[in-house]
Amino acid sequence: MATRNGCEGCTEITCQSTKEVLAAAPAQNVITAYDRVQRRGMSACLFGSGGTCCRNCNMGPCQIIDGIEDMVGICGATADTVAARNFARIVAAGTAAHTDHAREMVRGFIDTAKGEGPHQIKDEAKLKSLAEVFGIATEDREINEIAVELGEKALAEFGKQENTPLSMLQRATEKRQELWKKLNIFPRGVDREVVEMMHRTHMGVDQDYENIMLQASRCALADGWGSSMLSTELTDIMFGTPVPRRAIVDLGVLKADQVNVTVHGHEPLLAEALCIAAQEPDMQELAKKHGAKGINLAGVCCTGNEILMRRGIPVAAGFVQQEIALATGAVEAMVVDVQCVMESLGQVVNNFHTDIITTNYRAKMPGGVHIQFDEHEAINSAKQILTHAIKNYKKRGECFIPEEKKLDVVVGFSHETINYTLGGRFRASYRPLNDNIINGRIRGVAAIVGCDNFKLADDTHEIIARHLIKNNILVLATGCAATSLGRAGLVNPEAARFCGESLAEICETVGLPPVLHMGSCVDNSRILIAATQMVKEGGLGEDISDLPAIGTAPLWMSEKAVAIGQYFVASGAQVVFQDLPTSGAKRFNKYLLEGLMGPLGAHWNVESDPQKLAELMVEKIEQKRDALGINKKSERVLFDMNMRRELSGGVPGAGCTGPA
Ligand code: NFS
Ligand code: SF4
Repeated sequence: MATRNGCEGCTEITCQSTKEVLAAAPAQNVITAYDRVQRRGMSACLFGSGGTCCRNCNMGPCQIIDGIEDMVGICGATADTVAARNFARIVAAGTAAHTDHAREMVRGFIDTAKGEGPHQIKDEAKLKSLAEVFGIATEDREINEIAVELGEKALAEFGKQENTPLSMLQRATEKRQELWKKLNIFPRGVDREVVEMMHRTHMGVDQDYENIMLQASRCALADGWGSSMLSTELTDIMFGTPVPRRAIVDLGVLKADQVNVTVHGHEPLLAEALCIAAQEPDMQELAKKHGAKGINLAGVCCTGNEILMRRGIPVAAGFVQQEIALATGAVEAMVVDVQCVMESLGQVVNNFHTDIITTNYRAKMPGGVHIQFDEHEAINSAKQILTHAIKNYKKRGECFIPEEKKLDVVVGFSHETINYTLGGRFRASYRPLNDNIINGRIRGVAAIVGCDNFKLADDTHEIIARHLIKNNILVLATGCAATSLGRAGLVNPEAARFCGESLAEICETVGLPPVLHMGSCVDNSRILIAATQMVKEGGLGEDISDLPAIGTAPLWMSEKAVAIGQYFVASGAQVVFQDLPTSGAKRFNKYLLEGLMGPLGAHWNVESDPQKLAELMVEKIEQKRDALGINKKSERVLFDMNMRRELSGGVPGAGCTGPA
């Protein structure tokens, strides 16, 4: 195996912990994606990056050059049709990933409602409010009875065949619902929209890019409002709606004297079971018998975000750091389920005693040890996995754990928490947020979401966030972007000092971080709800498309990020990415970047430079403020004592709790 020389030449890496691990002795024979990016160079295929390579039938593959008559597909397909089909298939794949995850959560919810398995119904208020959405009676009924009915109705949404809208979409603003009806893009059944998308992009079906994008919107809406939102809400009901708490995000959370188990992937059923099992006396004793002081669980990727939000379990690594966590040599097992798990992990562990434990029949890998997670025997399954990890502890060789950076984060901002935090404990509402936006002390709201990506510098999220908060824009973050902003020290109240004056004042008064961690990528649905609540609160227009708000997933990597982008656009929110695989098709690209404004009131934007991207976000927010007529010069309002009392009374996490 080729050796690497520390992280020399890895100019893209800015994370100190990552650099330290790569420079330390245990990592010397580890090849990471950073190396592979450099070795391969950046010359990606132009047809692939521009979206004009088609292999949808066996007359091709066809590589199409826009504007050259002979360079259409053998079937005559133009660059626009091919790029639109490819783009729509990305949306379908991303939707499939989210919805398959959501279905598992609904099934787990039904088990819980029936009293099977280790979990309980924790958030009864949310259960009842969701029951209402599904038209389920709640009065004089047992909680579990309501939950079973809710679970079964939720499960039926996936295979629904009637031409009626999915239930959760009633939560959108009336104006948006009317628009979806008018465009005939109300999603009907979650699975059906993915199937129809795949069908319509099959050879010889839909060859009109505008029409293809209607179904792409419908498919994405089935993801965001239809199933991701369902997953988030039911997960909250089972595991508790997040409240603010302090925690750590850093590779340095691994412990030299404990069995380190990193949990990587997406579905929180497994992670929750591991959290419960790791605390049980028999597991603790077993760890001690094998010479360790205990079991240290740490999260990776979105599973990490799920247990960070609800339990304050530390996150060791985001997407780009999954190999780095293993390169410490200090991990006994990396337990994985589905999505964003790199195949290279199986090779990285060849250097160490570490096992990759795959737990989901859908996702096995060369070099992995498979222990199927059985949700009906969740704790026993989790114990079997932990036992395997514990037995590895004595085999640990040389390891290097970077010093913990003590950069803590305050996480747990569900839409409910924002409501309480800003609205006051006795008067939970978005009114103060709206008022502060209207009076200009908060200019608007920006979401920084999605992945990180080895192709681009890992301080991109930080550059964008710093510019936004400096300009008094409140940032909402999810997914690996939130992890990266946590590492940058922006997800805690002390970061108020990096804000513009008026946002700083609000953050300091309320004890609020200027970057609010709202959870995993599935939890982007929380942002849809928060935005809708802002509209319903009044004063900021009639629809999400009126709000001074914008989203970005600058370092997107996964198809899921494109599905998310499309459901935001179809919900009326502007979205900006650093690139899109559509640049090889002029008309279609223009349609995404401008034309969608017509039907949807929002469109995609592309800007490769992080600083310019942030400036674009500010500009778009200011344009919305102009359109709302709230950019009038107004007197600066200072907080008087009453306002302070009102605000600080509402911070459940003012003196935030430590890890649970
Ligand atoms: Ni979202 Fe989360 Fe991370 Fe990207 Fe992957 S873990 S679901 S897809 S890489 S943010
Ligand atoms: Fe080529 Fe058309 Fe077949 Fe695509 S569908 S591979 S463009 S012939």
